Amino acid sequence: MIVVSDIESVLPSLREARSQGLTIGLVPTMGALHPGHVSLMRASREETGFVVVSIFVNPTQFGPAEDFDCYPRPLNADIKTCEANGVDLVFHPDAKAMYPPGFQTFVEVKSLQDVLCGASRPGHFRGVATVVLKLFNIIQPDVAYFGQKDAQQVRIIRRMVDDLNVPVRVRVCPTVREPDGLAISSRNQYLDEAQRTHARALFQGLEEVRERVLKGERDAQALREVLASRIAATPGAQLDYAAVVDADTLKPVRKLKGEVLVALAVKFGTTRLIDNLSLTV
Ligand code: PAJ
Repeated sequence: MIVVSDIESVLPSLREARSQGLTIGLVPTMGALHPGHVSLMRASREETGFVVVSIFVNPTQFGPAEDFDCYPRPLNADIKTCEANGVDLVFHPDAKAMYPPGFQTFVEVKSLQDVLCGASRPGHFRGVATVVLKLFNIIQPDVAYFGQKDAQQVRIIRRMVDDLNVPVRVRVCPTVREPDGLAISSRNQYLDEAQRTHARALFQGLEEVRERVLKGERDAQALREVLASRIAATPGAQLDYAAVVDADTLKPVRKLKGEVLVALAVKFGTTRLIDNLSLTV
């Protein structure tokens, strides 16, 4: 496995892989790798000939009061995880290389970036879209792998790829969960024991929504209330949003029809957790 941090040093390995006729897969991450990330590496290992994992805690997607400084950066453990899962190249640039002095260009995916998580994290998706397009341009993957856990991020990246004719195929992999249903996230390690126990409320709320829909409920407001009351009854939990939106436009729906996304964000202290359920009605 090759480990590189400067942009120029990635090129020879990628050129060599391409000259051997291998397709290139990219798994963009911010490190602190966990089984959710590993599922993306494995999907890429199965489907592409040369697997690249990028590890970069991207400053432009963090708000001024967010956890950029304390975001976990266990680089050595991450490199071992990559090696153990058949990754061919780890790319971990530093912020100066990605955003040199004079950097001025940002990608905005209008309207999709402003709703759901974007409403409480202004600028977040502008930072995500910008860094993902930069990674696509540096690595030039055939396929890039993302997790359904960050459903809005997926929607925004797909929109960007379509709008800007980016020649990358986007693959989305299912959310990997803890045994009690909590979606695995690098931020779960911020939770104390009680918060960790109560954090299963997000998944439980979504499961209740799924059951109600199976029994015929089609009213979005009723389903939002299922989530809101579940979170209201959870000690230490504060609802940021509970939403039932069209999977394509991310706009709220009144009645469930076609592909819908049920999504919520909940704060436990300063830790913000998200989860979602995608449904076809
Ligand atoms: P990060 O949070 O490290 O996540 C990297 C990828 O892993 C994302 O596509 C995310 O959706 C996926 N992922 C995280 N937890 C998952 C889980 N439990 N199950 C399945 N997939 C999971 O998302 C980012 O980094 C950044 O925004 C990034 C795209 C790298 C741009 O900086």
